[in-house]
Amino acid sequence: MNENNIFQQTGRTRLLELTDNKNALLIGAFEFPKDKGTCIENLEELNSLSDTFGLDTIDKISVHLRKIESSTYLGSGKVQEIADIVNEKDIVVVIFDMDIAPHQQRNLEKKIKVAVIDRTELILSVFAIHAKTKEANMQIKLAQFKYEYPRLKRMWTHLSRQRTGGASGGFLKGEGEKQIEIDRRILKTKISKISSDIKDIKKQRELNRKQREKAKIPTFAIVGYTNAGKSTLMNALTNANVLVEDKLFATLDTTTRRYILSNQQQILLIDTVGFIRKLPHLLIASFRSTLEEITFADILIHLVDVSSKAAMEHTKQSYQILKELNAENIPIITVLNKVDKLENKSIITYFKLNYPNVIAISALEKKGLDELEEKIEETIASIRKIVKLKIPQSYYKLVAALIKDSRVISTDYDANDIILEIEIPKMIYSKVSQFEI
Ligand SMILES: Nc1nc2c(ncn2[C@@H]2O[C@H](COP(=O)(O)OP(=O)(O)OP(=O)(O)O)[C@@H](O)[C@H]2O)c(=O)[nH]1
Ligand SMILES: [Mg+2]
Repeated sequence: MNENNIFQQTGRTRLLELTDNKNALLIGAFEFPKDKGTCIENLEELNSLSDTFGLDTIDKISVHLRKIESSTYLGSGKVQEIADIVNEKDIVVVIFDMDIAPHQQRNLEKKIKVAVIDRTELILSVFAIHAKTKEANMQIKLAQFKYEYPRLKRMWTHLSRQRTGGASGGFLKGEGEKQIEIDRRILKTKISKISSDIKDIKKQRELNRKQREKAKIPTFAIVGYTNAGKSTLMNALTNANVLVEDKLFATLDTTTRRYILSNQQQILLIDTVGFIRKLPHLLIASFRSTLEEITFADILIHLVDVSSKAAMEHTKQSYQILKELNAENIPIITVLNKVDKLENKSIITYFKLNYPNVIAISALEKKGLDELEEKIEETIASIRKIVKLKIPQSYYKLVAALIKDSRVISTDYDANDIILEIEIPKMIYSKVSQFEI
């Protein structure tokens, strides 16, 4: 079986690309009546994802679910109701906001008779269409293959139905089973090949990072929920020409640019992949080396689309993901973006009371950028310190270590002493304070 073939077999969303009808039905569920509002908001987000993927959302249903049915997730009455809507509105794909187990998907497809996908598969598909670089492509393929592996069986039954146009036709059982075994083997080989290719790229990335560390330039990572305006801010500050789109996950690669503050201090800015509620673990795992760039930053610029109704929730989600990446202890500047669209300014107070170093800007209209710059300078000053030291030459080991960890501004000699003007991380100040002049 050639490569294209297996893509068609496994990437069912690719089949959707081939049909003109893009009608989608979205399903959300809530357990307690008080959670209905959140469920509806989450469906809005699923709607944006489905738009970004190029589907037409025809209808959204929030189901009050008291108990998960192990075979079909939803109870049989609800499944029938969905099947009727699918028929009536000519739906080609039903998208669940919840994670659905492979066997549940299979059973639901049998009953509803169109493709059933979940939020994870939709996010994976959105990532797949936005991946531009070789690395992003490999990372997303790895996540997709791993997602598809336990679902191969479902894909076959689905495809055989597609081919024959009936629910029961298609492959003879034995033939299908054998084919699944072959496909599994092929997928397994692909997974291990891609994993090792990604490792090679990771090595290159580490090398780049080491070079950056050598340059001792404070590094700022712009992080935040997808669509918050991270790339817009990056462009506003550096003319980086990063793709900006009113779509989710426009950026899947990190872009690094040098930026010179008005006090002539150089910094590096990194644009990063956006976060989302329940960012699939497969994606976190595959994109770990990209996301890890965040953990190596000296300071995070956490961008929030404060004009969004879900700004508070998005911020909580972003912090959750930062925690998962072990980046929660890096100093944060909280930047509230899109204030040009903000009607009720009281939310700014909420952020000021609950989050560190809050400032409000409009990246699009380039407003508030001076204040952001000041905050950046302030934060650098809080983690680094310029000192003038007079160190006896016998302490050459200390001098070597200092030069390695700091930015040297000037070097001079006085008899047997070395005079260093140097910018050091504050953490090591106590080690050298005795030599300060
Ligand atoms: N009104 C307004 N819109 C903005 C502002 N900043 C960004 N946008 C818009 O928000 C949308 C998303 O902007 P991006 O810069 O692509 O957002 P991002 O955070 O990089 O998104 P991903 O890369 O997808 O995670 C675009 O349509 C921007 O034009 C702002 O200050 N005001
Ligand atoms: Mg972006």
